Amino acid sequence: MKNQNEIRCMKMALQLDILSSGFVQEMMKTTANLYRLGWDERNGGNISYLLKEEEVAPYLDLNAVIRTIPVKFDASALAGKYFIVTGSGKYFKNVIDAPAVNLGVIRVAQDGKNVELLWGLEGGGVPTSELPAHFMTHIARLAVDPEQRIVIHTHATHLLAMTFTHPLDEKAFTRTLWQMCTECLVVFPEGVGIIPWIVPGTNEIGEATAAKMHDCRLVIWPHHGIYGAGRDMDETFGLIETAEKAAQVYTYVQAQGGVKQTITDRQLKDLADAFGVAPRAGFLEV
Ligand code: 2HA
Ligand code: ZN
Repeated sequence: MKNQNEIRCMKMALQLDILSSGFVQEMMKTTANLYRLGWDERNGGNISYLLKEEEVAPYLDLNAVIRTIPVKFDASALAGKYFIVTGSGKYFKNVIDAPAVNLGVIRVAQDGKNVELLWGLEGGGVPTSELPAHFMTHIARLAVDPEQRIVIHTHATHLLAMTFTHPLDEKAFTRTLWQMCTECLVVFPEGVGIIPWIVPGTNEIGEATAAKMHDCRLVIWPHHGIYGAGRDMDETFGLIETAEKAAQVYTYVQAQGGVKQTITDRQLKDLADAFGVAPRAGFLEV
């Protein structure tokens, strides 16, 4: 008969190194990319990635809860679900060198009032301060698409700048982005959502973001940044990257003296038909 300690040691010996897992590697690479792009200064930005139990199980003892961390909203709709998240106050710049300090694997407790830390956030860290907006977004997106797993918040520079100079009307803002790069309409035919300015980290900003996330995968936080949601890291990063590129082009166009000609609504409609996407109803005048 082996005692509990021996059994635990045997289990640990069988466990794979979580640092080699696809999900930790993706978090390390994505945070490094976002930092390199200059969008996540200091502790700016946060990522949450919904994991399947069978993805986590080879790397962790799912019964070994390191700490229980309270959340200040009702997360019971996500009870039992696993996420890897960036830590509150942590710098994207540092994730690549110290993933176990800056990232954490958590499971939402059955009561929805706590999360259980299973790995990472070493040294007493807690999940991102934007957990309400992330979790509420996951709930909203899962209702639309059960395969959706990623939420990224970042301070994409040109999109952020545009919120000072462009009308904050969803139709007008979306149309400008669609017009700046031909691929935009194909990548986000549903357009972008825009919420009012709200204090970050609050349940209120989470609720406003999630309400928009029922209809679109990109939500702009004026004078702050952007939220993007998608099925995997490439899709979600690509979505934000595409909108940000359009905002960068807009910035150059404005600096060059403004628009002299653009893609017409008729051309945008032809594009949508060619790629089999449905532009948000009422956003094109054709
Ligand atoms: O985590 O970006 O919105 C820092 C932020 C807050
Ligand atoms: Zn932010």
